Amino acid sequence: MSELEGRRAAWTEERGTSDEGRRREKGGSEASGDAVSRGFVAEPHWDRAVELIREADEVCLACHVAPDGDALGSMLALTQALRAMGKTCLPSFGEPFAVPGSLLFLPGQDLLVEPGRLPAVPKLMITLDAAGAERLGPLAAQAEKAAELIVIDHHASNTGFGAVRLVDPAAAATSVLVDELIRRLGVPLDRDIALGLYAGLASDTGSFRYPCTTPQVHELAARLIAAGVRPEAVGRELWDRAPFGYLQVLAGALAKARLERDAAGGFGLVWTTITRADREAQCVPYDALEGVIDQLRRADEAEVAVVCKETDRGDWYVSTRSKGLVDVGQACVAMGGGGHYNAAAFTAAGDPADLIDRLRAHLHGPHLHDAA
Ligand SMILES: [Mn+2]
Repeated sequence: MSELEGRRAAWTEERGTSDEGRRREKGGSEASGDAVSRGFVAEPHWDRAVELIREADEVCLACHVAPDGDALGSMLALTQALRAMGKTCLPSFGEPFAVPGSLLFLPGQDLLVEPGRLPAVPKLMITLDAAGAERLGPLAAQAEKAAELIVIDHHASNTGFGAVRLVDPAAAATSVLVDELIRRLGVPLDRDIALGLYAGLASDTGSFRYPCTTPQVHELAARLIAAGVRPEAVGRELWDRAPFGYLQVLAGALAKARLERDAAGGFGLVWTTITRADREAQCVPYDALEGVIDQLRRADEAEVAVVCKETDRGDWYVSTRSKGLVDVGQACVAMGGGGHYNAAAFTAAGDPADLIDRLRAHLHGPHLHDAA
């Protein structure tokens, strides 16, 4: 056993705390629901959401900007369920209004409308996978003015916006909550709806490997597969394909990665940067870089992995991952961003080395953090 593994094992034993337990602590609710997916959503919120949707003719939907598999998959699944109920749906997301290449397989994206087509004051709006209204980009204005707003989310950093809140930090994905809503609306899962939900579930559980992968997650996956989802096809689309240029960008990012064994409370930090020029040289779009951090975080010597990606605007999107001992969520919140205990991000301008310097100051080992 390496020194790092030894310290990790000792800490886990001493604390006797599971990741699930720690995530629940962070939720800060005393709710005693049975199923994990329902632990934090108060029953009147489910009832009110169902009532508002039943009464509505038109529903505006918005997921967070630069949507991932959970944001877009959840929104398209719910859109198709609402259409099956006869509702007019206006699903969208803020600029840049382009579906990432890895999500072009999702059914229902022909239903997407440009953000400018949403009414200025929606009668009913539903937001998905957005921890705060600002994550909706320009559509935050509609969310603030909507006569009725339903918020569906699972981020511990959720700001508390919206009157009807289907928000559960213990849920593995927003799609877990959308599945529950669709069940309560009485719409059967068809293959296309199931595919959106499965994309969300597979994305946010890291292909069923993260600590949020509960028995309930696998039970939902089983129902989605029974509805016609082919896991191997989804897996290939989400993770197992890329243009050759991506491999070149990945190689460059790994070649310049830095390992800092003493950082993150002595548990180790590995980080790298990808400039706009790096990817433009290979004709790789920004949204194709999501998987780089999954390669970087394999480094045994580092508890925390960080990838700084220069956006098309010239600022930096900083993705962070923890293996479980360091709360990168609070670190990213301190940097003006948000996310989960094990996966979080922030956006900032400046020199990436300076951003890492500032971030490093917020990366504490578990003892320091617990004492804080
Ligand atoms: Mn999510």
